Amino acid sequence: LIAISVISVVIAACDTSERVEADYRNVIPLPHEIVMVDGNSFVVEKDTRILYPEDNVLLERNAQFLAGYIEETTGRRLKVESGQGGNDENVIMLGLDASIDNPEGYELTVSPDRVTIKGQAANGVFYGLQTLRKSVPAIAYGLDIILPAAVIKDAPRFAYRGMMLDVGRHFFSVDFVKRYIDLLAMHNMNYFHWHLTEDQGWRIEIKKYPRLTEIGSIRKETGIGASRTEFDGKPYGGFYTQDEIREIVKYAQERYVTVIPEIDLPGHMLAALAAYPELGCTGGPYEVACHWGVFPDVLCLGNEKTYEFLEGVLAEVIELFPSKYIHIGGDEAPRTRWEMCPKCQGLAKKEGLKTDREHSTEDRLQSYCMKRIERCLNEKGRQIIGWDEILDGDVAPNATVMSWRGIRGGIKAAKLKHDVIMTPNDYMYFDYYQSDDKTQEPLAMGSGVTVEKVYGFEPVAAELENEEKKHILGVQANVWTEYIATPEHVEYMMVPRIAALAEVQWMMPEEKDYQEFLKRLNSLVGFYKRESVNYAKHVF
Ligand code: TNX
Repeated sequence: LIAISVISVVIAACDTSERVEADYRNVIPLPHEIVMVDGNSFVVEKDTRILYPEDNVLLERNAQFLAGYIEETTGRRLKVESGQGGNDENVIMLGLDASIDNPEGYELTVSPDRVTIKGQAANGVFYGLQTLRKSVPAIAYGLDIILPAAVIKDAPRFAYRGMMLDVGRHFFSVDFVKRYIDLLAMHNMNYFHWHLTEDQGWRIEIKKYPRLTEIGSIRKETGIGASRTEFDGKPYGGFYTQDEIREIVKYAQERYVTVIPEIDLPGHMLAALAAYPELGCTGGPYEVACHWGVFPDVLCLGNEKTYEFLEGVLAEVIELFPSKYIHIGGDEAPRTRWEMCPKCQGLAKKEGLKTDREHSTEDRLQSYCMKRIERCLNEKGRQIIGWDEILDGDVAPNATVMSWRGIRGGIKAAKLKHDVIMTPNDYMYFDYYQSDDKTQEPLAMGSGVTVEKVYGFEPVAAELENEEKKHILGVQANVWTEYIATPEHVEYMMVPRIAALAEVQWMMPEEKDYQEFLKRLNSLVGFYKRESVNYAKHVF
């Protein structure tokens, strides 16, 4: 198979048998500006060296990444050295350039003697490397690479470019989480939102509350819904130790991906309640859920122990995750238990939580909880993100809102001067079917999120004023995993929709073109194949 691919690459390059030529217009996301320069090309051959500025550990690591990419493609490991290059020829030089104005921007200059990749910061350089690697066919074993002379200037449209993985409904190994992060990095994304807690499983070790993982990470044949078809009757579980989490955070950081942990509260907490029943309004007993949906049992907001618990959990979370943002959920929390709970009603009274025609006492209670947690995290220098339900009631003053029930919540939040991440279910839910013919696809959640639909999403609503538009930080897609139990299935749901998303996140709307995107996608498919990514083949 490899031999066949090599032959086809050589034929495609239409060149002598030892060379393959890069095409910068084949890259997803397409760089903002590509100016081809007349004259000779640069040739990456076995003696080409990669240089980074002395004592710059980030650029040294980037240089090693580049050497790795070239090795994956050609089978040749180039020398990586520190130094300025002087008048040296045949070098690829990484460097910084403060005159590049976007913090993630880069310039890639190819001349016959040398290639330079400069960023305002190391992450910009990293995106320059991604462009370079994606401009070359994925497989070119033993071949020289011709880089046509050019000047490329590029920077992302949005500062927030993310994807979420739900490890609560199904658990995924450390190795797969790393592979997921690799896919994000390859598509120029910089945030990995890690949904770590659910009704169906608590997946993060918390030293202060060991039962969260001892009990809460496993669903058993006695759990709620265990008799239903979703559950095959075998105990199911898994969690990440704090060491594993640190390893993943570091792995992501090296690839300029920030990991945002989500502790989903006060709803979606059955696994935690199973472990610590005193945190629920009825006192339990509770069991980890074995089917999907929204459950009436949620954290008791009238109980001081709940806040003590959350602060204890979050204290460990912020030790593990350097991210400025901590996601605290806020979605799908039914109010029924709070309505019946004397302690909740007592707290509402004591705090003077006012009701009006649109908002119940229980809505106010949820806002009270969110605000209290926000204050606690703000004091520690962190910011909260919440799902758009946090707008029902009164929104915590500094919260960033993830708009998932369409874009309305995001628009409302931006008008209230809150930062927004757009992740509307009808465009950005990668757990939904990706073609219109459901018979051709495995069971999925909602319908109609085709590659083309993802590609066509415009995150900045025209009705917003310019000042409000600035609050749209970016876009994210979510992989909820109720019906996704294996890494191969995650990849099937994720790829190639991730490629369409990458262009939404990176490019200006007027630069996008779906037909051109499809042509570029052919080239990226070479990488998916090489890395054995189980991409969906019949959907584009
Ligand atoms: C809604 S989006 C949910 C998730 C489900 C998803 C299924 C959100 C904040 N809540 O709990 O997994 O729909 O598509």
